[in-house]
Amino acid sequence: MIGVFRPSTGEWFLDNGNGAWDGCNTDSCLSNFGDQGDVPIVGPWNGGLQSLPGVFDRRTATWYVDANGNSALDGCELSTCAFVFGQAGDKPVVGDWTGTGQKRIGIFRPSTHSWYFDLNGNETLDKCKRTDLCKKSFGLAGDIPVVGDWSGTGKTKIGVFRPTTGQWILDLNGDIKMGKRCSGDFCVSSFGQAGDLPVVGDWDGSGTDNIGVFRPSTGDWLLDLNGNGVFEGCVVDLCYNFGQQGDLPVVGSW
Ligand SMILES: [Ca+2]
Ligand SMILES: [Ca+2]
Ligand SMILES: [Ca+2]
Ligand SMILES: [Ca+2]
Repeated sequence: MIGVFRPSTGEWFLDNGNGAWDGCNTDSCLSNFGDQGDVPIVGPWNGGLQSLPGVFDRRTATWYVDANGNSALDGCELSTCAFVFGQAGDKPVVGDWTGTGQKRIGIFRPSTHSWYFDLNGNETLDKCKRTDLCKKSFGLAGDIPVVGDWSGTGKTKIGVFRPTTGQWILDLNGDIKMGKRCSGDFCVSSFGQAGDLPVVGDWDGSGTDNIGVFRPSTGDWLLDLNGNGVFEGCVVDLCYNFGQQGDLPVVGSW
């Protein structure tokens, strides 16, 4: 399901599944969760199945998450619901890196094209070789990281969206490397346009994640329902309108 975070007000609007805004009685609304400049990031922060809100402060690489699942950022001190993972300028991701059913955090560092994954779930970056996982050279400096289960194996894989070209490179074979001429991986030459923000979700409930974009200028969502990496219009693929200019998209199961 989709939703948006409104950085100007710290509000969240989460859709009930019909892809349309129906007001806070039907859809859900949260307030005072995040500030201007924060990146919204959802995850099962209380260990359940439900996606809960969180924000990543880009200046300090601090994550603030709804650890007790009450949709409020309350009593948040370091080690309870706030933690530092990454450094300034990093971009946050959440996924099941090991395929064991546990979603963990990670970051993409655009300056070095590196990825860091918290494999053991302690929200701390431990030794790359023994405990956590660090990988270099997937993506370019201007890329936006995306993660999803591109092949339906249960394990989350990485990818990048290149805003300047609308290009996507998805690590389909899960080796955290870009295949030569995209061999073994899935590359999309263009899905979305300049200004669009990438979104990933299992739009058709098949168990495999597909790509899509949120267009902040219009609140339009263009989702690749059939998973071929081509936008074929709203009849073949899926279109929603939810959110407004300046909103940031989130996808999860609310
Ligand atoms: Ca709705
Ligand atoms: Ca760790
Ligand atoms: Ca690969
Ligand atoms: Ca399509």
